[in-house]
Amino acid sequence: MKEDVVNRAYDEARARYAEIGVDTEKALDKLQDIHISLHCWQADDVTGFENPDGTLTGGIQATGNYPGKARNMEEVRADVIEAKSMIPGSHRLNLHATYGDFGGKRVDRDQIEPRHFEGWMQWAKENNMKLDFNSTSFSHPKSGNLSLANPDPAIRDFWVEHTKRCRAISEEMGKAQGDPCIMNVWIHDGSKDITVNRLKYRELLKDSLDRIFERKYENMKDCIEAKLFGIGLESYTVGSSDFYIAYASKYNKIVTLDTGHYHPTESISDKISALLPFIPEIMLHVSRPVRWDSDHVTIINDETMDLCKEIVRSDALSRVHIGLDYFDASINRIGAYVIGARATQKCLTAALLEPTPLLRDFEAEGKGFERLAMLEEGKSMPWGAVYDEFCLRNGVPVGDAYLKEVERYEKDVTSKRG
Ligand code: RNT
Ligand code: ZN
Repeated sequence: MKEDVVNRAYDEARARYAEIGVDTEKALDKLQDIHISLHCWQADDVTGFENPDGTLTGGIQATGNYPGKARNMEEVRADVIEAKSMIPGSHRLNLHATYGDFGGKRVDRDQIEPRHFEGWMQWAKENNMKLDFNSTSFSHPKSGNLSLANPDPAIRDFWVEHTKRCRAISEEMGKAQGDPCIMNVWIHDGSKDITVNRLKYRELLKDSLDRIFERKYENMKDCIEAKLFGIGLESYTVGSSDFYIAYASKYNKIVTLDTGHYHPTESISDKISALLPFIPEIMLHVSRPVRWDSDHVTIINDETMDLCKEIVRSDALSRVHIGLDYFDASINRIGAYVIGARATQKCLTAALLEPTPLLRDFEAEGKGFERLAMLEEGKSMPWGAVYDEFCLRNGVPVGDAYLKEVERYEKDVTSKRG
């Protein structure tokens, strides 16, 4: 898009928003301050560098075999840098424990150390990205159906040790970047068929978490992620939503809300205001479930819009961390990053441009028609022009201009991967 076309559309939009009392410049400033945590695992279908030939277990699946997936650390890094060049603003990178720099050696999960991630810390600094982290309890011979909730003390201890080490690594990352590293614990633990030991496994998980979180750190933050069910683990999930919300509110932990991890009719946006009075912060895994936790690429839809609006209406941008979590192997993987990140930002843009004070006045005055009418009008207000201006100011492709760049990178780089 030509620069002057973008500028003209923006000026029009600015005037339109001013009429309803919204300052687009303020919205742009706020948007600039939102750093999305990009999930490293979109680049390589959650494979990691520990065992590139291993299969993905733990009830999650990356479906599709689009050519060009990243095969090693260099390729993941190159792909993330490429994706980031098309996403306006500065963003974070969310690493999984299996993405360490193991130098070709077999380093088991209970042996990982900060030194395996020093290269990442250096790389992140050079590329103006901050790191977040995740323990990895899936795709491992000891994963089975139960990890932190395993009644076998040897297996449970192994995963407790792994998760403790992940916290120590996160602490080093946080220290190195002068900003807390947010570490997520998600485990797949569950049962394919009916279990008569629901309480037992949950008590074991609680005890494991207590042991894991015993040590206090200054430069990292813990978050815990629930799930409805995994593939092959359909009848019972140890770490359910109730379980983690209870745990987090009792022990002051961050709750991770993955938008794919709830009953299809549940609204995730409504959980923001339900949780904020009780827990310090929220981490989001913005995804798009299609019929199940299918991890399709995030798009602009009612769910993503509502989620962003609820964060903004709750004035909680500093308490809600936004990360992405999907792994689509059926389309260009770099394009998938760009679409999902930009869609999330577009929804945030629309949310930041909402005339909330006006809407709240209507509500206080009992003017239901007026409130609904303005909400409807907001849907077709020119927030797209404001986002285009944001892209322009950040020096990234505006509108569909990124298609050509994604295609160029595919031609020059990813299509040449074996
Ligand atoms: C799985 C969870 C979890 C994973 C990543 C890879 O259902 O959403 O967050 O997607 O840790
Ligand atoms: Zn998730």
